[in-house]
Amino acid sequence: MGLKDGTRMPRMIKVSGLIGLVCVVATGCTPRQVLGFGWPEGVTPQAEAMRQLWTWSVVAALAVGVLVWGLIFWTVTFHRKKSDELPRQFQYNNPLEVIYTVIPFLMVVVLFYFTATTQNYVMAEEDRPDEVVDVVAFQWNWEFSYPEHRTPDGQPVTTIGTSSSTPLLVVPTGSTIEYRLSSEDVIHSFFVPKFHFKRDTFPHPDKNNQDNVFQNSIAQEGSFVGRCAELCGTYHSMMNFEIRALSPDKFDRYMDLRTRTNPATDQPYTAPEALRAMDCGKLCTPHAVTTSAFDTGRPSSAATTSGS
Ligand SMILES: [Cu+2]
Repeated sequence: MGLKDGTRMPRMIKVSGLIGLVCVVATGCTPRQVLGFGWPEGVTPQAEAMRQLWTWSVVAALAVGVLVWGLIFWTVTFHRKKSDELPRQFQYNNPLEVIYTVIPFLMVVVLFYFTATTQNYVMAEEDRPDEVVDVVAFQWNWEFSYPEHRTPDGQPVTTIGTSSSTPLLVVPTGSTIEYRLSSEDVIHSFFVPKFHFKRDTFPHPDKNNQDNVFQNSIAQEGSFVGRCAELCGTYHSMMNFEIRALSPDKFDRYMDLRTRTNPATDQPYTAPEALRAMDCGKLCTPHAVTTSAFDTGRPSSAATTSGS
């Protein structure tokens, strides 16, 4: 098309350079996201440890991939069939076989080591967590109670989800939180995507020999959606909740209110009432902001919640 031979190659290089540049700058990804290789951002140190494991596993896989691709291209480029003569044969080459047995074995050992140490870190439990939450799942909602905080009538501070309100699990940031999971009926699963963690909730976890306790800490304030991740019946998909992570001083104010009687109702402050009274802006929104309330989509819904 009228192009001189001399100009074809530079133009190809320019075009491919331009395509590469567009790919890099038009994706809208931050360097951190690029290095995350698709791993979503978490909000706990445990999630960050998992991200690091993922990033370095992908880097290791890419290094192996680049080596293998290089060897394949080197072979197909420089060792094409030149004659009918059989090339030099390498079977039963002991040094070679030892190398390609030992190297993959070492790779598995390294991957196993970092997987096991990361898992141990994620599953670690302190003897004295800062906060304990009893999580009870039921068809089809959640109940959260704080056994160490009592209302004036001596009952644990409790938040329970209903057909019209998504339960908020309010917790402090930068503190070790222990979650004790159980279920009232069938198997559910406590899943907070931003934790990168989920665990099934069993009825009678002790009798089912289930480790129903895990701990984490949350690095930043915010609202994070939680879901049931175990198909548990008709309204499984609506079994949502919200983690509301507040700074320790805000959490203390929240818990102070929850352990007192609301003069307006003569009852202990509910979660929405306490948040409304705190009036700290978006973080004190009295209803869930990451998901909507239990909605069966039926005008005359007969959906029920039980277990209160
Ligand atoms: Cu469920």
